[in-house]
Amino acid sequence: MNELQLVVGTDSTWSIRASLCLQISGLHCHETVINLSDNNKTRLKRYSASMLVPVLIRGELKIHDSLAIAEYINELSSGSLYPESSNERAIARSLCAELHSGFNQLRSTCPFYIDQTSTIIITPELDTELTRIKNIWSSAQGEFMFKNAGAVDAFYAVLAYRLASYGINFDGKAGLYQRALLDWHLFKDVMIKANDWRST
Ligand SMILES: N[C@@H](CCC(=O)N[C@@H](CS)C(=O)NCC(=O)O)C(=O)O
Repeated sequence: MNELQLVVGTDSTWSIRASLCLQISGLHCHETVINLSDNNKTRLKRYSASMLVPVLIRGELKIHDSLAIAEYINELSSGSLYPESSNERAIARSLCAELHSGFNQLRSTCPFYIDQTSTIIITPELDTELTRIKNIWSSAQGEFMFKNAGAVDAFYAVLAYRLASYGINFDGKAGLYQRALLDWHLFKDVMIKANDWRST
């Protein structure tokens, strides 16, 4: 198998998700870090035609976009990122897609900080999104959304962290899932790595 290279960016939530998917799959991969705060985008352009990270490279193949990367990793690792049952797989994919294309209020009003906490005024629009997230998380089967850790957990762990950094810690079943994601050793490892990306 050609070696896998994941191109990631500093403070990039989508890069963290892709990196976490790779950790879950157990596939070996080396990472190339792009400093996204650098105004000179020459290096980014070399790796990414879309000028966005993450990008997964395998030989001549370059896959951009975290969702497509998750699907490719899943194929390479005999389905390690999604549940065995086809109904559950469909739900898992819906949840990843919902996160990938939605929650615009959260995205615009709660920027991601890897190393600091902040406060936020909860507008009705933001509250609607938070209620939806709480409902999703309440449906977790246990410490992970489905039986085993997978793409859904990788995608939502970053959100759990982001919300916690704004002092948003859910109670009840949603809170248990949020806490479990924050305590998940693979997520912690990837966050340590993502912090290190900033000094490369
Ligand atoms: N839909 C894309 C979004 C990727 C994206 O927006 N990446 C940001 C960082 S999180 C980026 O590369 N920005 C380029 C820049 O800041 O120059 C994905 O899921 O991979």
